[in-house]
Amino acid sequence: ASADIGLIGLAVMGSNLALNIAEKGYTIAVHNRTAAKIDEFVAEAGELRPRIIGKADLKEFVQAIKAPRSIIIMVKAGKPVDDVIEELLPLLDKGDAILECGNSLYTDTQRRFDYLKPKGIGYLGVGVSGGEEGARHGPSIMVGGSKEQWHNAEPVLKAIAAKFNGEPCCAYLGEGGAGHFVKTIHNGIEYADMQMIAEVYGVMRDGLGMNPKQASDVFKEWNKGPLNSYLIEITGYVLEAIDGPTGKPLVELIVDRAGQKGTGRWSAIVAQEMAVPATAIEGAVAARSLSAAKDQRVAAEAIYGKRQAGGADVSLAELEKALLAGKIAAYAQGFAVLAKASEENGWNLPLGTIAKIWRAGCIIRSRFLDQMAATYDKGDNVNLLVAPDFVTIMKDAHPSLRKVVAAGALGEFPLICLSSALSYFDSYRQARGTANLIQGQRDFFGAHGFEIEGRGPGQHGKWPSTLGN
Ligand code: NBP
Repeated sequence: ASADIGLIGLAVMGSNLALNIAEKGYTIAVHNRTAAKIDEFVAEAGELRPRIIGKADLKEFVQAIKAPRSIIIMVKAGKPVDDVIEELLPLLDKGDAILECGNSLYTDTQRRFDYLKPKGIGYLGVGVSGGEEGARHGPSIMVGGSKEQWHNAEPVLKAIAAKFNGEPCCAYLGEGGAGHFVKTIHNGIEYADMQMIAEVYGVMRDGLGMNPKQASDVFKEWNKGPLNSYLIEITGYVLEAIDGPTGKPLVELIVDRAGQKGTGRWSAIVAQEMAVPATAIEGAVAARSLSAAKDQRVAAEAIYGKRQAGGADVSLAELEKALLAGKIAAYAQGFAVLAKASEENGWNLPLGTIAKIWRAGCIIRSRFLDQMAATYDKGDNVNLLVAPDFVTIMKDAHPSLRKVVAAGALGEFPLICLSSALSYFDSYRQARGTANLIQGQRDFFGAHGFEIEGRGPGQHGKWPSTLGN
């Protein structure tokens, strides 16, 4: 056996990861269900070819890898992963490890981890972010699962990961499904980030009458400031692109129907399951679902009328701050979900490390995450809204978020994510809310009881018995 590591699944992500691994000086054995893809891949590997061993026979593939083996699976999430595990199982030795690097649901990862543990096979659920480009040149890598076997694969994974100031964006985060859970929440935050940017673009287009080129220039300028991030940067490029055949701005020709593969929805579902408010992520998922209901939107606009363009009373500086405030609220929610899941699953998730490995390689990479890492590294796992560095930014920025959300409400353009973020902020910082009334209502119809300060819980109202019947 001469390969340092193995990889199964030579589609977009697997091929690029394999090339990245070979480029870092490791020898890798590769396998794919459709064998023709193996030959094709090896033939096209150019100067990296000597470090790539293609094996169409699964047994030969396994035997080509040095023990204890680390085998990456990069196939379609879901049943294909279980199929590959079953095929591999009889060929593995105790102490070997499977590293599943697709976008798997963390509960599936946990199940596979529990299944393989008694068999002596390590299972690592690895979240890989950064798309095709990241896989080839440096993704952000979120590892969870068997800690013992993690150390076998650690040098390879750290070598291929993105680097931020020389530090690899790759870390072991916890047992079982922890890595895939963190990747899921990364994607939930990504949904919110993208949606808030799209909403701000909507204000520019519909409220301020700006064309895509003008909007592109603003995003490029913003990328030099506190909003500096990959998503703001690519927004500038997407907005300036021109469609070849028509010469028109490409963005104006793209159908306004967004796709989704499920990770945003999983984030919202898990947040609800754990009773952690994640309104910005939920809003972003809802916005994608509404975008997909194009026919209904067209019909409803015919009923209610098309809104008039222009008329938004907001400046670009206010828009920039609104986006910053909305982002902080969304990230606060995402990290709150991570903190609660960590507690419930006994993962002990290192929030500072998570913020650090998101600083490069992944889709939500930003300058802002460096500041977040510093906050969590101080050791207090508080909601970001009350972390001193972010309090200073929020105090300065929330009036702008308020103004933008008001402009959207009055101007009749939807800001589902930004307004959710604002409502979350306002609810979070309101010492006395309105749930006293909810408790009164619950006691009225269901005798659920309520608490009165100084008298304790289990109190009841003397409700008029004739009412409510
Ligand atoms: P796909 O998700 O398109 O999967 C294609 C691969 O799965 C091929 O190698 C295919 O083999 C293999 N496969 C299937 Br389908 N069923 C199989 C089975 N029953 N047994 C063995 N192999 C099977 O590939 P991808 O786009 O490279 O993504 C891989 C994973 O990475 C996914 O979980 C994805 O969600 C995740 N991810 C993708 C991106 C991205 O930007 N694309 C980013 C981050 C994460 P075949 O050649 O024989 O059909």
